[in-house]
Amino acid sequence: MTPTITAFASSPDRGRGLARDMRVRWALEEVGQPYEVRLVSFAQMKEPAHLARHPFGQIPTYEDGGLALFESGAIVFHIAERRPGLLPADADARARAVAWMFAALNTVEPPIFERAMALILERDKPWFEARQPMLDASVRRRLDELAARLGGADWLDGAFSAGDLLMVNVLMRLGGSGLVEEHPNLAAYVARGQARPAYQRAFAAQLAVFTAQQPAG
Ligand code: GTB
Repeated sequence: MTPTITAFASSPDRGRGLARDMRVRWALEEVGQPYEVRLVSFAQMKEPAHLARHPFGQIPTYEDGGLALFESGAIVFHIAERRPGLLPADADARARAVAWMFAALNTVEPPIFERAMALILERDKPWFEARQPMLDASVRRRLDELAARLGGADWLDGAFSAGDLLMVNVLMRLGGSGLVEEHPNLAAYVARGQARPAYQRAFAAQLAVFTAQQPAG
């Protein structure tokens, strides 16, 4: 069966690939799995039909036959387990790749997400100016550590894996901040991920949703 994922009918990121369907699309493209997309509005995400797929009324979701999944990390893991291309065959190397998946979502994404949320929701708050350097410092700490571990390697642990896919996707949220560029090896790492044909196809597919909504002319 062809799996179906959900994505924003109208993404607030205006096609920049920052919503979490991007990592799922990218994973599907990496393993060569065709997929369909059901676009949902913010209202539809909170209706019973979507809540049955996603208890928190969010995107992305993934449906394949009788299986319905939510949580982008779990979906990427499922895709990576089903088809070759995103997890090494060697059991130890596979366990390390999974550790990098968790690191991306559990250790690196939280300070990046918190910083992004403050920029969106707290700009007019009296504490914004004082808090921003602290949020930047939390992000910098993780980037320093990540850059030190990556060193001169192309990927985090041997061949490109689902760990790299999620890490690059998480770092994309810092686009325009200049923080990733403080580490040339991290900037090159993100660029390397984004240059992958599978990334390009996934990015084009999510951008097409935004483009299709724009008035002609
Ligand atoms: N932990 C879940 C996962 O990884 O799947 C989090 C899912 C999630 O946050 N989904 C968001 C959502 O559905 C979309 S991706 N939000 C609607 C709601 O909660 O009602 C988060 C996101 C949204 C917008 C931007 N942006 O505009 O740049 C970037 C990322």
